Amino acid sequence: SNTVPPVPRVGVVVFVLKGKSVLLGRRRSSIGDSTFALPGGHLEFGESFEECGAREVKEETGLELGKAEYLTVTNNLFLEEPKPAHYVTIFLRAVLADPNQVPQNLEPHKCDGWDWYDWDKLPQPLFWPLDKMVVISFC
Ligand code: 8DG
Ligand code: MG
Ligand code: MG
Repeated sequence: SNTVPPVPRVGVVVFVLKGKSVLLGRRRSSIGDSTFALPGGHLEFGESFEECGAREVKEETGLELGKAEYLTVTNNLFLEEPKPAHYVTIFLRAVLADPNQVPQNLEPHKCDGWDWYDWDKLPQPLFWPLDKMVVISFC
C-alpha cells in the first residue's frame, strides 16, 4: 500500500548466449516499457543467483540453460518512475542446455517476444541498466 516505504530489490538477469548472439525481448512494463532487455526477474527468498536466473529464463522463455556464471552487479535507481524503484541487478551469463531450443514468449503481457541479436547489431533502445552495463564492458 501507499504507507509502506519502498525498499531495494534484487533482480537477476541472464545473457543467454548462442554463438555470436544474445537473447533479448522488448519489455512491457511500467519500468523500461518498449526497451530491449534480458530475461530475468526477482530473486526469491532462499534462491541462489544461478537458481533464480535459470527459473526466470524458464518461466519467461521456456529455455533450459546450461550452467550459469556470475558476471557483475549494478545498482539501478528508477526514481523518476510513477512508482519509484531501486534494483540491485545481478548479471549472469549462460548458454543453452540444448542449442536447438527455440525461445517462446510465455509472458506476453510482459514482453513482445524473444529473439537472438548479433552482439555488434544490438537492437535499440536497450533497457538503460543493460545499456550502461554493455557500454562499460566494451569501452
Ligand atoms: P517476477 O515477478 O517474474 O519475479 O519479476 P519480473 O516481472 O520478471 O521482473 P523484471 O522486471 O523482468 O526484472 C526485475 C528487475 O530487474 C527490473 O524491474 C529491473 C531489473 N533489471 C535490470 N536490467 C534488466 C534486464 O535487462 N532485464 C530484466 N528483466 N530486468 C532487468 O536492471
Ligand atoms: Mg519474471
Ligand atoms: Mg522478467
